Amino acid sequence: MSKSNVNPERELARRSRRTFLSLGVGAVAGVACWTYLRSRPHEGDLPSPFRRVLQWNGELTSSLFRESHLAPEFLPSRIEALPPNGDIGLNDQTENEDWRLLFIPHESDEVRYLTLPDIRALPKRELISEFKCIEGWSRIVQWGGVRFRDFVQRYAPLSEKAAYVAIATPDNEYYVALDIVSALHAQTLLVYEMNGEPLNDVHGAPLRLFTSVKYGHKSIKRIGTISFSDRPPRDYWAERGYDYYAGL
Ligand SMILES: Nc1nc2c(c(=O)[nH]1)N[C@H]1C(S)=C(S)[C@@H](COP(=O)(O)O)O[C@H]1N2
Ligand SMILES: [Mo]
Repeated sequence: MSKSNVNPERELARRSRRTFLSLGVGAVAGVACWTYLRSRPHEGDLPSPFRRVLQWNGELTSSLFRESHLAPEFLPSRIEALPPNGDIGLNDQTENEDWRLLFIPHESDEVRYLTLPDIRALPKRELISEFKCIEGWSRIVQWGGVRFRDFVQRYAPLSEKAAYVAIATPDNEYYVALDIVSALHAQTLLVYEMNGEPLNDVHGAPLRLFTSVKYGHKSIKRIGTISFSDRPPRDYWAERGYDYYAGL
């Protein structure tokens, strides 16, 4: 038997030992890499390398980050009528043409009054998504509007650093709190169209919220004010015993 002839069993054992070792090294490198990534300066709510991956990829499938978790979207054939539910804060007398959005940013950016054309000037996004009321019913609805994150980026990018968003009706009768991650989620929209029509009064004209990551009561109709803060703002239904976060 020549010397070069290796014993197959021994060879196998040596290889799996090497594989085991390199896996171990890989795991250590993985943890180090993770620690490094986590420690990078934050852009908005995420360390910058993650932010860049998200910008580049858009739909990272990892469930580690809520932000990348997208709710299912549906074909137009699935669209249903949405029964109006809840009319708190819809009774102010302002005509839609006179409507202004009071926008109070987080830091240094100026307080502004925005018009519907200011909002329509942003890229339009359409979304067919399931709307779920915590009372136990749901409907598939088409929304047309702009991403909340595009709105913030255009009108007050510093606000992305706030921890919370507070949104209220013009008369302040209805008000919701959103954590910033949910507000900046890709499926959180400022809506001016519903099921292909301009939003009507009972559904919150001229501008309402829709978010796929919360139950329906967070999707406030007839927005009057949007503001940002680092402390948890008031929330109408949380004050009446519902879960503050109300996530799906
Ligand atoms: N201003 C305002 N927004 C509101 C409500 C409300 O009473 N007032 N009700 C909420 C609840 S509980 C639900 S389920 C949805 C219903 O939206 P819809 O009326 O368009 O179906 O609106 C939400 N937004
Ligand atoms: Mo609801």
